Amino acid sequence: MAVRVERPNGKKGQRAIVISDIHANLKAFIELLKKVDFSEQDILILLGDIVEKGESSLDMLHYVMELKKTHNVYAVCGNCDAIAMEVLKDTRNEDLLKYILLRKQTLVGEMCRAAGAKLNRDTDMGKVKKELRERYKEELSFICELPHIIEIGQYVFAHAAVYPGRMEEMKPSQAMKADDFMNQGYHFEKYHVVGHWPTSLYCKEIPDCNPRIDKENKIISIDGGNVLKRDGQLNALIIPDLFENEVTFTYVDQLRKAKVLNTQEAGEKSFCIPWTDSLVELLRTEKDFTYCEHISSGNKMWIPNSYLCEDRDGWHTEDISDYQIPLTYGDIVSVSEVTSRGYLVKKNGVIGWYYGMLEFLPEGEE
Ligand SMILES: [Mn+2]
Repeated sequence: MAVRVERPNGKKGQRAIVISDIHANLKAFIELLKKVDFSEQDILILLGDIVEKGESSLDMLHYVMELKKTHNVYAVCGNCDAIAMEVLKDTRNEDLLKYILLRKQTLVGEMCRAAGAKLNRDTDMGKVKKELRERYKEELSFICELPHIIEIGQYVFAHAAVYPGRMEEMKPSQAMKADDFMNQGYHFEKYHVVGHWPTSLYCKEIPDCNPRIDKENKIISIDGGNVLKRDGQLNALIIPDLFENEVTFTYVDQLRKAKVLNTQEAGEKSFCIPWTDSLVELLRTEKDFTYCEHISSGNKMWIPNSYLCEDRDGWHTEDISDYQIPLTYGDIVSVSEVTSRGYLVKKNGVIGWYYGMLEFLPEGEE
């Protein structure tokens, strides 16, 4: 299958809102659309991975399909969305069954449950697929027809990657899946906007979930780690005019909000451990923390025990850093962790440790 490139007409001065990797988080998506005041005048571009991993894949998909009827909505296919296309094939039945049984929150799993199909290791997946094709014809063809790349005005959009000079020759899988795209040395004339790879993974010292904008090479990466990271966020890249190079952004997260009661300076040195290089050695445990040495860098830091997990090759940590975040009395922060050593908080997309006092805001207040 060749890559599908869609080139809708954009009007000069028309605003675009770009959101990636919603991962079935319908609540955050609705909240974010409200926050950016999304309207019929705008273009909404969904950068893929609309479904999978989060709570409500089927509701999420239906919401986007309905929104497309009344608004300018364009979406590209992400690697996670593409999983549903397996339902249309008569091959790899076992693989799909294994995938659904292993992962609790998947679109196809939700479809099976809604269709009353109870899955176990002996299920005849070929039969189930036939049922799903009937029942979810519209949904499946919606996903199947999604392009992999969208080009409008001064911008090119894809889930994970677009390679310079040979867009049309790319395989769909290349546009849908690529690790660490911003570090591959590419340079473009037009801005290329991608998701898929959480932007915090690009951070070495200070963890930052905001969109990452490389003005020189014209690459923007916008996945805030929503659903996948416990302190992640759903970003919206706001392009006030698709024919101009100016962009801004905002985000929502579903962490509890609190008011900071002490002023704290930024720490001097800090280090991020990403899940892509997460092997640590446990040195000593005190209460809810363990002092660890990061194997590949030799850096040492206290890591909450709840972040540590033992695998076949040793102990691993979830994304963590020892960054002490600068805060001022009265700042409103998102609180990710409450520990014996302090709070792990987020302000303006940046995550760090806060050792003062705070006051939680009542739910729904910001
Ligand atoms: Mn992805």
